Amino acid sequence: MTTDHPPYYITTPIYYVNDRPHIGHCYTTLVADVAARGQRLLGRDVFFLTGTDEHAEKVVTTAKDRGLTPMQWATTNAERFKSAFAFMNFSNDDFIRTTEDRHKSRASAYIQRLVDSGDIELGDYEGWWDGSQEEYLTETVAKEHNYKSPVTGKPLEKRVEQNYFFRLDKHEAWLKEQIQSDAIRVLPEARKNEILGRINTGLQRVPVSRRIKPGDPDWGVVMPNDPEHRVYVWIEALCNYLTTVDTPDRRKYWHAPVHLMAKDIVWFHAVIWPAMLHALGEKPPAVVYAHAYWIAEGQKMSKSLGNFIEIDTLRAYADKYSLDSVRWFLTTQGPLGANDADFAHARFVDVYNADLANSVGNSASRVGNMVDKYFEGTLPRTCDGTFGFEGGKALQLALKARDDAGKPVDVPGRTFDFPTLTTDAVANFTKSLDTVDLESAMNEGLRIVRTVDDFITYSAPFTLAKRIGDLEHAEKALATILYSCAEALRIASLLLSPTMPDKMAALWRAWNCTHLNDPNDPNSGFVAPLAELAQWGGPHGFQAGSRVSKGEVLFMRADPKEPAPEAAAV
Ligand code: ME8
Repeated sequence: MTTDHPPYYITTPIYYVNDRPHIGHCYTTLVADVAARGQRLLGRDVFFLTGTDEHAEKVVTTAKDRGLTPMQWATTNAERFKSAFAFMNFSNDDFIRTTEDRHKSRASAYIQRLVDSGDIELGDYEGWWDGSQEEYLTETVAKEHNYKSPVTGKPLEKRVEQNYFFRLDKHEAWLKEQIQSDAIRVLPEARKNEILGRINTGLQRVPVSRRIKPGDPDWGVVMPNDPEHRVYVWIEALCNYLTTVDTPDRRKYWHAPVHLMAKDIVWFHAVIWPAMLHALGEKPPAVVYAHAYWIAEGQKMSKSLGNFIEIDTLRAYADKYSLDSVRWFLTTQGPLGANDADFAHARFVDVYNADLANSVGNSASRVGNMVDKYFEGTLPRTCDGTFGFEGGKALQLALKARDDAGKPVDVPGRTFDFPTLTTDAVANFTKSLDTVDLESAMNEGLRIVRTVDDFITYSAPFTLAKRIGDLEHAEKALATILYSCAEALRIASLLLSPTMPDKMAALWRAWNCTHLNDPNDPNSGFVAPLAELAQWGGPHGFQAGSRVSKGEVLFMRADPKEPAPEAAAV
């Protein structure tokens, strides 16, 4: 199922294969996954790309130390990323490895085009080479860091060489205008200001090649016009976003690309890459989203501290609390904004209990249990959302039953208008997805769930149930209330599904909503766009006679006193 919305293309950085996958890599890819699933739910034709960046010099040296060829070592690690991402249930449409021919040949063709257009030219370069990061630093930056790598602290190396340069300077005015006007939307806002500030200090041409030395391994992409030079790995790596979709059937995705990354590499994505695209006559990205960092239990993660949250730790959390709860925690508590976020066990348990065990899970089980108990698992009637709410007969009856039982409830007089609530939630969800504001998007689903909880507390259907037989219309009123709860939760479950696809699928099985989602459709899976699926009592909604069973407990309450799950020793 697709709609006439333009196709949606979202990418993650391609990760260095010298590292094992950790929370940071999983996080950015999760953000892309949730955004991609969200856009598919809206009915868009989505292409979601992730992959590995394999031509770094480090790969060659590490492989040598291990007695492997660079390709063997790259493959071992690319497989680790693939299996970590499969474990995280990511729905990427492709996984690009920069060592693949399809990437190398097209990247090389783009470089040739840039040489032909005069955007890449030969010149002398003298600079400080940060071998640990595979990049040149300017004199200012090098001096500022005492001629040591700002990232690893390793000494910088002075290099003078004939290099090819990309004329970034030619694109300065264009870039400034694009970013200022949000034609290229750099998010969050703090990053946009930083980038504009840096552009305002003036752009210089950037080196894009290295001279090949005798004995250098054949690793990377050679300058197409000059076999004595190799294309600098960053420049070649950036090309992956285009090389992967530069085929007749995928070209349509290069429409308004969304690039995700952390703030460390925003300059490459918000400045260098758009300028390269401009020079190539290709559309620039529509969104460059640079989130902040995860830290671990209050501390920056680093190799020296050995405190990286590795994929195995995430697996241990998933074993204990479910994968979807890990996805929920990372999505809603992650560093999407300008501030870093802390992965701490105590926080995880708090969020798990508050959002999932006590809200989503509890609400679904209360409603499922009541429908099972009072109506043998069948919703007897529908509710148009006006009958049954404040001033409506059902609610009046419910309140009467509650008061008769002498159990005043501590919820002030409220209006419950679920059709309006759910329509607004769908609209806000859709808007939030546009700016990759996933925390807000997910909170729309949670807002519906919490309102259902309030409504149950307020209308006390369990008390009304006791009056069936002695209070006129009590049964009808109860049916109306439960229908409203079930229908509202069904709509909430759609909004929560990009983050928690397995758990929501379990709920849909229990509530016989599997018709919403066709698992055989490789792109969307949904039978209609969200706007239709979420119509209150619409063709995809609950009807009189719909079967709703109790189902499994979605999220068991967690005990905060239990120790943090730990990865099994390797
Ligand atoms: O930079 N918190 O690859 P890389 C959140 N190959 N995200 C984090 C993180 C943290 N603590 N640590 C890493 C490269 N990340 C290049 C990219 S793209 C053409 C080439 C994530 O393996 C985040 O997405 O160092 C960051 O941008 C990326 O990993 C860096 O991955």
